Amino acid sequence: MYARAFLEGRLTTEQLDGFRQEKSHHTGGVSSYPHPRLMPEFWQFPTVSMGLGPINAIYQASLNKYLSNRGIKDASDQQVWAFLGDGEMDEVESRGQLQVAANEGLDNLNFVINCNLQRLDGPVRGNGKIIQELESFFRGAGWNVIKVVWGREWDDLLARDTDGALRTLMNTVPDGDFQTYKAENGAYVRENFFGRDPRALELVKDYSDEQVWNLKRGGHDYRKVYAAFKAATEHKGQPTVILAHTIKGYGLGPAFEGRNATHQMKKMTLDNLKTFRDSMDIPITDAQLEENPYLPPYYNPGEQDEAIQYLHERRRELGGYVPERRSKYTQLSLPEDDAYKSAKKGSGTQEIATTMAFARILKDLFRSKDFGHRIVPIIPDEARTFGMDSYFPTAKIYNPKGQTYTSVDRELLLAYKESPQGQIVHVGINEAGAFAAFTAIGTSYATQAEPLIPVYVFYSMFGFQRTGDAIWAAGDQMARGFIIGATAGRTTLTGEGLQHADGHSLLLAATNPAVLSYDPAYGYEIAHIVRSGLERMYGGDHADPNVMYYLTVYNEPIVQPTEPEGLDVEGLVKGIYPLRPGHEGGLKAQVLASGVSVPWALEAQRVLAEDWGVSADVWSVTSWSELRRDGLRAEEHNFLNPEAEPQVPFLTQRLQGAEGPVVAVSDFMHAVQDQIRQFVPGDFATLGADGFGFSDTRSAARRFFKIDTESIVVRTLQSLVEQGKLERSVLQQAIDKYRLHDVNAGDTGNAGGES
Ligand SMILES: Cc1ncc(C[n+]2csc(CCOP(=O)(O)OP(=O)(O)O)c2C)c(N)n1
Ligand SMILES: [Mg+2]
Repeated sequence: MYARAFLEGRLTTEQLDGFRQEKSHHTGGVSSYPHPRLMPEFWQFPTVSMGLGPINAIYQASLNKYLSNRGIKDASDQQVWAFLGDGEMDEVESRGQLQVAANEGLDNLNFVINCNLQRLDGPVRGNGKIIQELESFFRGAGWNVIKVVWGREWDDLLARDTDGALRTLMNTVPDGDFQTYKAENGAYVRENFFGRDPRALELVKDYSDEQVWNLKRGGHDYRKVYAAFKAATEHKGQPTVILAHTIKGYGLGPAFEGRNATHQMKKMTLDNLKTFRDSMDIPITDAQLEENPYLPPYYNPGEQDEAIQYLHERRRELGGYVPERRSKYTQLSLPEDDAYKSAKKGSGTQEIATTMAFARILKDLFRSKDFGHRIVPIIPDEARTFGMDSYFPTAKIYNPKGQTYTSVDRELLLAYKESPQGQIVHVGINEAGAFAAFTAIGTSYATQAEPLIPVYVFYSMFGFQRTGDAIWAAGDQMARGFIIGATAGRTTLTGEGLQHADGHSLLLAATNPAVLSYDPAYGYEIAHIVRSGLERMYGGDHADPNVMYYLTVYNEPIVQPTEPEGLDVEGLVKGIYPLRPGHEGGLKAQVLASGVSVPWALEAQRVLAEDWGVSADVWSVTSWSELRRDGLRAEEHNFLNPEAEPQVPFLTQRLQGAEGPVVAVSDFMHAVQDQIRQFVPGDFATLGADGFGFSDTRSAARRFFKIDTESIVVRTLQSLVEQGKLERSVLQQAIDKYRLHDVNAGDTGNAGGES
């Protein structure tokens, strides 16, 4: 790709000299793999992690039809091309969504699979035939299959193969042998391929060894390739796959072609270079090559060359160079304050979970003029669990075929309603597909110049750990949008147990530099976070709008409070704000809590005051990881600028002057809270839920993990004891008083809520 861009005049020799030296080379260098984030004007799609290319291509093609069907943009003349490896087709993601492309009739989608029969270590199917296998697999999934197996040199032999001997050999000789042929020579092919059947041998009796050697694979016959591409483009009603038979390292000479080590061979010897030059007809002399065999000269025939002019002319006709990332897009009018009004009012006397509070905010945003239609909820399944079935009747579920059946629940208010104009992308139980959809939708601002806001809602822990690699690639592709970890918490999704109880996604999310994660406690917090996210992504003021917001929301019903007067909105968005101060007088302590644990902290505040006379201030931590990132930024500044005014991390500033030891809690593992440790002035202790979750009541689980109200109380007392402010004996007293070891003695949490 770089070589071609160089010939097109899009990259200089200096840039090519900086290949794989992006920071240390004076031109900035070029990245080894396609990274839009690192080369934002050049690469459009990262195709680094094998298997993500195929699945992302399917959902890109789906998005293009979605845009047309919904009248947002006519993308009907666009074709999506995915160039894939035959080894790559063993990835689950490569094959797992082929049916989606067929079901949606994505005739704007083309896969080209480079069947060189090899991956890194050896053959893809040494004993079998990968082309045959892929052919039946794709055909079974409902695709149009075009095979480009043999070059035109074979046509004469096939015409004379009246009894099918040659055809039988072609269809039965295993891939492992085909690979070996190409690492040998014409005589070897004659003896070991044609020699398997005397009738086949007879066909090449007048051929020289060189002629036998020159019988090409279809993927290296440009006429056959052109014909296949043309047929693929013109095929209607189905996606197309082209299976092209090729040789790995083709054109690089005998030292490279078809070898198992080809992939690892990064340097050519002088002899290899000369052979390569000869076979490619490149006008570079032996002397030039011999001058420094490690740095052969670049060759560009120049702008006036006929071939280069043709190249430019074709690109002009086709609308631009490939790849090329463009990021000018239709500007959005973001929702007015009014859109968040009801979230700030709270839920009155009604108890609703933050999952539901989020669903209501989103519903309000749908109504926002000139904006709401650009929100795309993505739901693998469980919309009903999240209270998002209320979107069904109005927003509807996207299905290019509409709804051709009579739905069982058609009489109901919240019936399942599918439509070609549907706004919701409902991918079934399919997190990999959901995230591929997220990536296509969240990069529509760049690929299609039409911003869409993906809001992907996943269930329990099936987000970051299940599709973390895809989320990383979305970060590379500079996707923008919201990821919602619904039914979060290690103890809150009551009764579901070990592989549901998410107490770690915030930690996983913190490892992705493109993700800002938040653990909001209340509806009004969610409203501020969502608003700040939209402003960052599409407000036009932020230096880095290419981010994803991850919000954890819970299914435990609570009364959602009204937004407090004088709320510290800056703190809320940056990660911490004071929620409720302790009473005047008494020993002081600070309790930091996030998400569902905030009400436990408020209750601990009451118990600490009533039972122990301790005055604890309660803070809501909306983001542990953002506080950490801010702290690290300050640390780094101070590290490198010893003479400058030291920067003080935001958290340290906020807690300056807050008296007493600090105890931090959440429904996540300790390490989540521990992220802020070095930025907390004074003593710091954390409570967290480490280990596997289990099925039980919320109160029992919280007591088991020692994160409930009484655990917060006792841990606070312990910190005060360690500071010498209380007698040690109060600790055993407190443990006995609350029966802290007894999981049946806990009462933190509401028994209600759906899972
Ligand atoms: C998920 C993932 N695993 C491993 C790799 C490392 N890797 C890079 S290329 C390659 C082999 C590719 O073989 P194939 O798909 O047949 O492509 P070819 O190079 O033969 O065209 C591997 C394993 C990767 N990039 N991504
Ligand atoms: Mg291969």
